[in-house]
Amino acid sequence: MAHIVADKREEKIATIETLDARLRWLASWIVHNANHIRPKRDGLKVGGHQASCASMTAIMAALYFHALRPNDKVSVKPHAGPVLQAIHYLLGNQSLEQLQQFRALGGAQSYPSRTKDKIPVDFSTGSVGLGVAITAFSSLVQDYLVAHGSIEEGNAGRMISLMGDAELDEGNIYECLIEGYKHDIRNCWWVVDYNRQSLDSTTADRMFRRFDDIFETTGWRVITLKSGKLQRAAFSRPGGKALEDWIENCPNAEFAVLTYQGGAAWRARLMADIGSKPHVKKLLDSFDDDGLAALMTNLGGHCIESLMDAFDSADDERPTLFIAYTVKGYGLPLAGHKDNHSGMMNPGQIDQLRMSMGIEAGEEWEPFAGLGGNMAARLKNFIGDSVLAAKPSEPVSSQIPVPARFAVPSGDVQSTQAAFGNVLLDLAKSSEELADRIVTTAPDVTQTTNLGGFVNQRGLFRRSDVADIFREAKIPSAQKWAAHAAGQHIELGIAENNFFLLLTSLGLAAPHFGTRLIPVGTVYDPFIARGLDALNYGCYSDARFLLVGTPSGLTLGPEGGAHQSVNTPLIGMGQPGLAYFEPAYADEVALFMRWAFEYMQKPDGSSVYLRLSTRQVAQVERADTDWEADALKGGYWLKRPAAGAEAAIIFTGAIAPEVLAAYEHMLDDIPGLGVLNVTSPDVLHREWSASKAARWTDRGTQKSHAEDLLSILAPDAGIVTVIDGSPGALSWLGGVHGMRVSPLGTDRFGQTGDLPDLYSEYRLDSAAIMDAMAELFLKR
Ligand SMILES: Cc1ncc(C[n+]2csc(CCOP(=O)(O)OP(=O)(O)O)c2C)c(N)n1
Ligand SMILES: [Mg+2]
Repeated sequence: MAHIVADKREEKIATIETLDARLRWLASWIVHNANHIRPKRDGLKVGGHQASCASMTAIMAALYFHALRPNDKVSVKPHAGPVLQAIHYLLGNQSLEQLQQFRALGGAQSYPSRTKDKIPVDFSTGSVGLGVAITAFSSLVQDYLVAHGSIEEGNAGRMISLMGDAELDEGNIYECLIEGYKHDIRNCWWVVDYNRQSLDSTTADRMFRRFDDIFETTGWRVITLKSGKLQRAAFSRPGGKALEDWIENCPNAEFAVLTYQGGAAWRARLMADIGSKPHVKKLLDSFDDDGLAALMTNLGGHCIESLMDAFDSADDERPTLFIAYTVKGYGLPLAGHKDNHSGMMNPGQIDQLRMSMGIEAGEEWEPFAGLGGNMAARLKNFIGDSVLAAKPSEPVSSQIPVPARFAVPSGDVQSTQAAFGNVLLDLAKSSEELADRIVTTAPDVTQTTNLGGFVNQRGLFRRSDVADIFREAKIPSAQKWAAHAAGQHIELGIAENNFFLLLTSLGLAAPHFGTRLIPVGTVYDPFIARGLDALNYGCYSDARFLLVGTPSGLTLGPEGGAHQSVNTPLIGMGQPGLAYFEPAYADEVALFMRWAFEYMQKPDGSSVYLRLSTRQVAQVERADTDWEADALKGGYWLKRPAAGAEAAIIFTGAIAPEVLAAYEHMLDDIPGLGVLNVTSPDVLHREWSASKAARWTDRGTQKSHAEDLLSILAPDAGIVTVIDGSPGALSWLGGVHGMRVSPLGTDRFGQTGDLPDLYSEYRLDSAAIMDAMAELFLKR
């Protein structure tokens, strides 16, 4: 019986080894085809990473076809994208045309993309580091769903990152380790393709072993796969210990050079260094040059059996780092060369690789060419019977109903930030399903961004209870800070990358885990910049969340220069996958939040960003709700101009009182003066430019909301635009009908100060608005 099991395992290893070689070939060929065969029209290098792929084919073959469980999700190192494409090609999930169009318009993507690729992609990757850390946050989200009863404990999958070793240089990884430790994450694996090469060169030897310390400190198990089976066998032979010690002490760069040079160079060097030690010569002589090269590069990450054993050994929930030693460009003539990151085989070299695999010219794309009937059939069946082949596609989650209206927080004078907190608090107290699906998070700014009310109602999330010691000691505090499994707020330390990655993972709960969550994250507006790439990553992944940047602009006055956000309106306008609104009044906040919760759930919706303020603003009386539809389209007339009016003030956000004061002052001099409240420079601009672009499509030209709004003014009207942020967010409105425009806003770092001083200093007060208007008319 035992030998039958052993035989089966041997057969499995041999099959996965064959698959490994096939993936190395196909990945190389995909890149080769794009660069050397597909006609080129622009003289640009297409690119692709044959060496990075070859480094990882064994890891991917062993992971996907041995270790993978049905609910596991895998993030693949960006430069191994072609390997993932090849895997799905063999599975029948990817077409030949897509592979032939690798890196071309509409073809297989350079780097795995959830939104653009035709194959199933669990996590997008590309900006190194982010695709690694995201798995830790997705394991936290999975735990949240387990704790909230949406996933059965036994159905939890592992969130796995297949990462490059240079990704270990990205700071966001360590931020995430610290947060992960605090939240006691589990079911997370990171498998490092430890080829000790980055883009530029070989990596520093000094880090050797340091990674073990860092990861173990934060609760991870570290499993190192240094040698493959061949090496381990050689080490146990006479003279083997000397060889093992030599490899152990060989600097990365020297190992890489010898790998590139091959068997004869290995022999010469080893003989010079350890040839005089007992039995070493005999040991080395038992291998020919090719055999010696194969032995020396038989590292753990290329040995299917070692990989299978390592994966099998980690069968509990503990987060685990696998350091799999590899050779960049393994099995290719590029192996080991320090410049091989973007290096590519030339046509002669790829021919040689093809022939070494027994693949006939013209059969390069044949999935199982050159294998012989038995092996081809066995491999085909093996792949077809795999867990990966049986994986269902991502679930479609139903939409969570959103109440038809949110009550407007009461108060004649309010800030948008307080209104936001109150709308959430109302929801928290309600029995709406929406409220149960909301998950809030903040990087240590929960209280100062008005999330506190929601958290008091719904509690902090922790897998196991954490008592509120201050409350138990009866020390008064407005904030309840007890954590439990049913809590709905995930508190983070100050690390905005973590914040955006958690929002991304929460915002992917629907496609990943079949339960839609409504993530709401707050951050000081200026510190959006700190996590900007992670925000971009989340949007690119089509994760859906509500981002609240607050306080913003000069309204953070007393905090000083670096706390006052200047360019976030432009971020809001420029970021794809994120709709930016900046309300001025509490009823706008309620309107936009309601809209956001719906829009975040729409197949063609996106994430939403609200830029808010702590400035207390006198609320306006509304005669009706007619303003709402326009506000959702990006702007409405707060003071409707007379037809053919000569001027208007156009503003965004908390600067409203200065605008209205200037309006009152000027109304006598400029009859029919209007005030346009641009609630979303982003939506207004996007729709305007889309309507222009529509000229080139069969949709024809449709008048945009911006054109509509401004068409009431005289064609040669003058407009003053005002925003507490980059003036470019509104100045474009002058171009809509070719009107003269005078843009006010901030474009310098801030100063400490109170609002009157700062509005005067930065020329946002009503005097500045009137000056700007006067100038427009004097210059005529
Ligand atoms: C944030 C970011 N910076 C820079 C790059 C450019 N880049 C792509 S790959 C790479 C190095 C990759 O090295 P490693 O992770 O070790 O991968 P491998 O050696 O397996 O190719 C760099 C710097 C990037 N993709 N993302
Ligand atoms: Mg590397």
